[in-house]
Amino acid sequence: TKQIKAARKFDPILAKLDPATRRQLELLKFAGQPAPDDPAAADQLAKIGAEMSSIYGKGKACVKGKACLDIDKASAAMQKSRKPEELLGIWTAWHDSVGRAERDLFGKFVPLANAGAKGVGFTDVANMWKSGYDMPADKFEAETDRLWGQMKPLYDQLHCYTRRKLNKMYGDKVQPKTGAIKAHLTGNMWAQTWTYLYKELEPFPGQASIDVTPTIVKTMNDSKKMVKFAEQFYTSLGMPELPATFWERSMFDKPKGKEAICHASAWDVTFANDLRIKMCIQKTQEELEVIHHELGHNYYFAAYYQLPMLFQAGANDGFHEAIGDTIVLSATPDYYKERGLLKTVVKNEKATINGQMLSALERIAFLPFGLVIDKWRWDVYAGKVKPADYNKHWWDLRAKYQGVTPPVERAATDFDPGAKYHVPANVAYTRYFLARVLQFQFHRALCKKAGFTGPLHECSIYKNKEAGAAFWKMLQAGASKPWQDILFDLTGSRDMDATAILEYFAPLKTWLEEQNKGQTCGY
Ligand code: X8Z
Ligand code: ZN
Repeated sequence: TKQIKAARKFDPILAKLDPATRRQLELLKFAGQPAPDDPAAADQLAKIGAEMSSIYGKGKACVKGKACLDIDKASAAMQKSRKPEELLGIWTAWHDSVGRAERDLFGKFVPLANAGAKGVGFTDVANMWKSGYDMPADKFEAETDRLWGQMKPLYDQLHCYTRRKLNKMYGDKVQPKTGAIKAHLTGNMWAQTWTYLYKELEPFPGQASIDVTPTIVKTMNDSKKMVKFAEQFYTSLGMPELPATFWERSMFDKPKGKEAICHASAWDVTFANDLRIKMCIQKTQEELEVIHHELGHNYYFAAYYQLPMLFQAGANDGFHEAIGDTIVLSATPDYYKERGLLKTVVKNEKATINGQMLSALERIAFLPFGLVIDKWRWDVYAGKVKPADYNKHWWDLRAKYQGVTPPVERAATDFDPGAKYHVPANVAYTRYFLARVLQFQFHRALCKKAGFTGPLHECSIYKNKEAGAAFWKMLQAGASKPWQDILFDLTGSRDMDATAILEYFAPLKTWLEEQNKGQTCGY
């Protein structure tokens, strides 16, 4: 905070400075959550932040008469169970205990965090977060709405199909035919991805399986094996191996006998290629994809660690979240077969639609969720919602954008946003929404570099050195230039743009429209 303020004295002469110095001074303003001027307030902000994270990390879902579950165990139960009463029990236990415990702390956190943002020249934290994208804050907000507008028709089709299937599975009482989807039925604590509904939603049952979880369980007894597997994709592109210290200093498994924040993260602890991940790896396809995601962060760190400190960041934070996800888009059935995780690959139209459905339940279902968390926080930090309405506003937004509703009535004393990691951890979330869009733009550009001419969803850049070199070059630029310039260098476009994701999912969209014909969709 002191440095940001000290840098401010150069504002009058910014235009006279060389572009790199000017940009570093500019980037310094967004280098983290600034502390308020009053030392007591600064102390409180830090303490409350740590306290909220700790409560989340220690959180348990305790259902009467059953053993208490940490978030990983509760999630696993929600992925598997198809008993509405059991799902309701776990959902309610987690939200009631963790969410409510965060409520008062978060109420105190907001004005303190805002005071910090004000002290360095922003109106509030929302304004600070939205200003970090090389464009005015209101223009950035409008960009997110524009992107959502491009993708909403596809989401609406997926929502319509999913709601109908859930209605058939559970009946009108549990999941009505119209309106919103009940959050506890989606196979995910936050209804943010619906991947675990795949078996029930599979368009063409009886096709060759595309689920690699069983082979992971059989062949990868050690978590490190899964990480090695992911690393090999990056090295196949011509990127370096992870440093020896990565293997020594990372946390791959949940430590025995003590609490730990298991939410996956990636680090360069000393800003000098001291790469690490922190995870509690489980043996599933979803986790293998999360490992690829985290290594994407590590490879970004590795590519730019020699730049000046303030350029050691993603072109924007959405870029950082999109790197590993771009790699996962190349994990096609053919790729998994080549790597020994799938035995047979069948290629026909039915298999294509099945594969697209699995992917959409993760990537399309996520879109409005990726937007809603910060739509809510933007309103909260800007003072547009009062604490008494925090929870109501949360569910209003979730109903409006996601078409998702809580399974039981919620009260003003509940605080359901606090039950999602990034709220107590105060990590901005729009980055994940942007990443969903960007990863398909990157994928399309890299596939072109690789000389691939077929449909986008069949492309894999595995082992392709041309694509690898182009990707690495983008990573090496870090935040040294506005993201628009960096995006242009890779893709030839200066805008974030949803046409690539729509092109990728074109076959599924046509199929869903056919399935939903004559139905009353919408929420
Ligand atoms: O938090 C994450 C990563 C850590 S950077 C595992 N993600 C979001 C989430 O889990 O809510 C990845 C996708 C969205
Ligand atoms: Zn991430």
